[in-house]
Amino acid sequence: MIYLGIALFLTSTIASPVYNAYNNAVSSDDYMGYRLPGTQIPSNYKLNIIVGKDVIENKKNTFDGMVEITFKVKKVGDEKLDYIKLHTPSEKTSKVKLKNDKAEVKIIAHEFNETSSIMTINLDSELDPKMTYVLSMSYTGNVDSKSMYGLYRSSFKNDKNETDYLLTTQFEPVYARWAFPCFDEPKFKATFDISITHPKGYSVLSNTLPVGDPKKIGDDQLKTTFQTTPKISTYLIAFIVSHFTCTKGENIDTNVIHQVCSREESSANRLLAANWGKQILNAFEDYTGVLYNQTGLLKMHQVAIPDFGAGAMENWGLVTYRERLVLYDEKESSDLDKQSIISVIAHEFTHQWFGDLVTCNWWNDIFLNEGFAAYFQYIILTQMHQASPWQLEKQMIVDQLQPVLVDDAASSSKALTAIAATPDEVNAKFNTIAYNKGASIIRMMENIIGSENFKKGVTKYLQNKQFSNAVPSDLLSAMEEQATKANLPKDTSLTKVMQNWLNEPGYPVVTVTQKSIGISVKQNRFLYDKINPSSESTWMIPISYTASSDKKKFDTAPKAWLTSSSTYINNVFNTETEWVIVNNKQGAFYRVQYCDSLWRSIADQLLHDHTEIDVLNRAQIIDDLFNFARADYQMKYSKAFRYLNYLGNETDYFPWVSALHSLNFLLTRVGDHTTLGVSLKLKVVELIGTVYSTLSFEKDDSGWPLHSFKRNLIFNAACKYGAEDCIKNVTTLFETYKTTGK
Ligand SMILES: *[C@@H]1O[C@H](CO)[C@@H](O)[C@H](O)[C@H]1NC(C)=O
Ligand SMILES: *[C@@H]1O[C@H](CO)[C@@H](O)[C@H](O)[C@H]1NC(C)=O
Ligand SMILES: *[C@@H]1O[C@H](CO)[C@@H](O)[C@H](O)[C@H]1NC(C)=O
Ligand SMILES: *[C@@H]1O[C@H](CO)[C@@H](O)[C@H](O)[C@H]1NC(C)=O
Ligand SMILES: CC(=O)N[C@H]1CO[C@H](CO)[C@@H](O)[C@@H]1O
Ligand SMILES: [Zn+2]
Repeated sequence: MIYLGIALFLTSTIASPVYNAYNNAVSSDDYMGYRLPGTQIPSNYKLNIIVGKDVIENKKNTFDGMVEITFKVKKVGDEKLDYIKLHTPSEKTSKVKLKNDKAEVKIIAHEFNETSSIMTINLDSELDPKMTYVLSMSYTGNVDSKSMYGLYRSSFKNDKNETDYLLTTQFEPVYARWAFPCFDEPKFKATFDISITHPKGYSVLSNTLPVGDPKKIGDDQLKTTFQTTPKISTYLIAFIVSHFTCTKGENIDTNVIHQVCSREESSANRLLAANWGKQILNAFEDYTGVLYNQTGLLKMHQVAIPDFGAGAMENWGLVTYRERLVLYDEKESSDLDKQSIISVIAHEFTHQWFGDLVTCNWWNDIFLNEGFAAYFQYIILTQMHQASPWQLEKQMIVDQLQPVLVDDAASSSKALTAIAATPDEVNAKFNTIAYNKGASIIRMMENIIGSENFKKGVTKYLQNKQFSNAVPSDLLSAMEEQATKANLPKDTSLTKVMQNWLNEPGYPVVTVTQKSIGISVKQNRFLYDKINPSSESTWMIPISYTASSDKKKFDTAPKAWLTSSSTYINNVFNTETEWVIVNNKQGAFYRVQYCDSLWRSIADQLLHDHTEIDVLNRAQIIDDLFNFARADYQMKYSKAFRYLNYLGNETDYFPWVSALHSLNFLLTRVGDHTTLGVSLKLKVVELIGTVYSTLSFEKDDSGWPLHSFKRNLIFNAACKYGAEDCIKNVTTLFETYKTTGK
């Protein structure tokens, strides 16, 4: 899933969202109150949902459904298994029946708990682990028009200016239970046979292709039946009843149909998604060696939904999007829109493997889905020639990694694998930690073991866990098999290396001090407030570095390890060496603080010729210096600005994203019209002058997307900080626009 505020916008235009940490830990009893016991294991659902015209067209808010769930029983301890617990939409159920292989099992009573949405069905006798059971019931569910979760109604104005309606679904994370009775936890994977009864004139899409033609039910209803799904988690089921039309793209594998669907009026805007969709899915197949069609899924639909709460959702074979995240208008859309669309498609298509084929066992470990999706939404595109102008592997650093270094430096931040039990806590797990930190930690793992090994590990993990569920140790052991001793600290496994990065909140700052011809490095947790250094973890930190005299520069493989609070690394300097930079290309998840003399030599190099230092390390240095000043961590703003005087010569995009991220924060803190604010603005206008002068308000025909991102970023900033030339030009442009509309 993509939720808005995350991963969609360059951080230059939108501040990163506030991470709402939930601080009330739940006791294990409460935890179980929201969890199913795991004693019933579903294997198949037969689901029929009936929606009349009145339901679709906003005249009635309830619908009827029928479900038959086949399940087996697993005994846990000595507990008496004379009940079934599952999620249901409401207490409105009827004809509840239970059969085993031989006979009907008598039901004594059933009760529904509104808070947990769990229905308990009490039985006359105990369930037998040797039998297969079928639980059937009819039920009534609600069509939600407000929350955009569960089965909900959306509407739009068609080209005749009439309101047209559709029904669609959003089940992740805990809303499948609003649409049908089910064991609504990601680990209960089962096959689904879905049929939808709907009015004539509407068509219906679901995860699989329909079987044959719809069947007539009475005079004006049709029943569309779909092929059996692969084993799938409930939250990935989807269906859409609408007047939408579709544009057919090229087949994905030889036998996999690919279509982009939306309301008819936007049919001209589907081509980008159709073309790139196929290429991205194929790139993923190449990368992972796991074909999309080996799941038995023979189609992929991408659908634009007029009202959509999340940004996009990876339902298996039926990906749904907000309209502006999938529809592309050649004339109106910007380069940024184009990149958002392609990245979001890459994100959702990554989920077809990471999330749909292999699913996190429980929401605690949602980073196994979202971290990978947030990483590959950049990285899979770098495998594609046609996406290379975007330099997405670099964008990832300033868009994902650096912003979450800010969020994760709050003492309230939670570990990647922190527990979530209640629906609110589960929803709160979809935060920058799961997405951005997840992606950054996965990237760090790739840098530790090397890209080729990482790719093999990805394939291994997917093969080991396909149609099943995973916990972090499954990922680590697949990667572990690929790692070599040379990649890791002495006598230490990859699993051990990754522990604290996954299971502890926050991250370290590494302080580097020159000691004769070596450097001493030490670690501390980096926090903005020093109130709570209670969890003072030690991380196993891969140290890559570049000395100015090195031949091979800015390679992300670790050259040394910091596995305790401090260590000494010898032979870093020779007589030629002027500076050293640690954490090449910001390949690992930490900040680097230097002693004064090292800072001065870096600052000298930046002033003299900044291109000697990798562009991502320039972005890192800027981000680190400003954040040390913000945290008052052995750094004052005055000194940080002194070290960053070179910005007056910086014309690359990425360092300016980092710089403006911090400068905008600072301006908000000191205030626009204060004395400090006024001098800050003067200083920024001075620093930005050179890069500004390389750009023009004239129409940009470079065809190079990063160039247009840079214009956006720099013109925005120049005007915000009060550069006269910028304000004059923009005012003129706006006057012209008001009179001519151009
Ligand atoms: C319903 O479930 C909640 C959450 O587990 C629990 O706190 C509450 O006591 C339950 N209510 C009843 C009536 O059992
Ligand atoms: C569309 O209908 C609304 C009322 O439903 C009306 O206010 C509006 O003017 C109409 N627009 C056009 C372009 O006809
Ligand atoms: C999947 O697609 C490949 C390549 O297009 C094809 O060779 C193969 O037969 C297909 N497999 C299945 C199971 O449909
Ligand atoms: C810009 O670079 C030149 C050397 O190329 C240097 O002389 C000058 O001082 C630098 N200016 C700033 C503002 O860094
Ligand atoms: C950055 C930019 O395009 N500035 C222009 C603003 O307008 C003046 C006067 O037309 C131009 O000379 C600048 O180049
Ligand atoms: Zn996602």
